[in-house]
Amino acid sequence: MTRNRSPARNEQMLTTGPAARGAKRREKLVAMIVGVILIVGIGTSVFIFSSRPDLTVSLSKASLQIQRGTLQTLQVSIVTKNLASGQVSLSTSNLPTNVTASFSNPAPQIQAGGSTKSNLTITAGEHAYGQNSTLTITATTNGLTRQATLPIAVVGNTYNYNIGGSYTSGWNITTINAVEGDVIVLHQTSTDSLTHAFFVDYNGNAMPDPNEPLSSNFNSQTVPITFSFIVTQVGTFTYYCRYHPNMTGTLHSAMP
Ligand SMILES: [Cu+2]
Repeated sequence: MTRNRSPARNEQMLTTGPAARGAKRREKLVAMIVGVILIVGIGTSVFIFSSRPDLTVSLSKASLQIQRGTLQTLQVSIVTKNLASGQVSLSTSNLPTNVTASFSNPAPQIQAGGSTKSNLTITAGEHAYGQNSTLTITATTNGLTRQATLPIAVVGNTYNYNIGGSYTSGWNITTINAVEGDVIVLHQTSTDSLTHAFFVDYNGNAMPDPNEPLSSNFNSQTVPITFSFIVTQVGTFTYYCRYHPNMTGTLHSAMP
């Protein structure tokens, strides 16, 4: 029996001996420390995120179409998170012309982590107009401000016309009176069975352009083709048939 250590046994000593065991212990320790740092880091981030003070404002409607001379009410909900109790201050901005807004309670009291509601009444006056406004509702409390937005369009009166067109005698209605925001509904027939199409020439170039009301073609003497448009400009404009420039009429559009 020889006492010489075989090369294989020497190798075994290196991977299982006291030195190797020490290295493995150090590796385990490092892994544990890294793990603890990661867990503490993630936990702290989650805690900081979830304990950040916040305030949310939401509305009971996504958008509003309001008839001139009427009012509508919607609900504003305010929810706080991680904020002290206090008073919420509510305000509105960017209303359409001659439209007013009022809160049932413009300064509701809120409890810590609680919620509150206020009714918002929007009134469109007799002279209100504006098709593309975005109302902003602002809530402020404890130095924190949050907003909600509401697209709002003022709708005017609706007027219906049975309008006939012919190449030789033109339109049978040659004057339309409206105010900006009014809805004009045309029930169009062709009194000579030729193809016609109605358009309003806002920019005065005698051609239909984008943003100018243009009906589809119509040629029936008996089955009207309905076309409706909102009057979006104030002034006196000519309306035409796109195929027969001699067919004209006048749209008078006043300020509401
Ligand atoms: Cu025509």
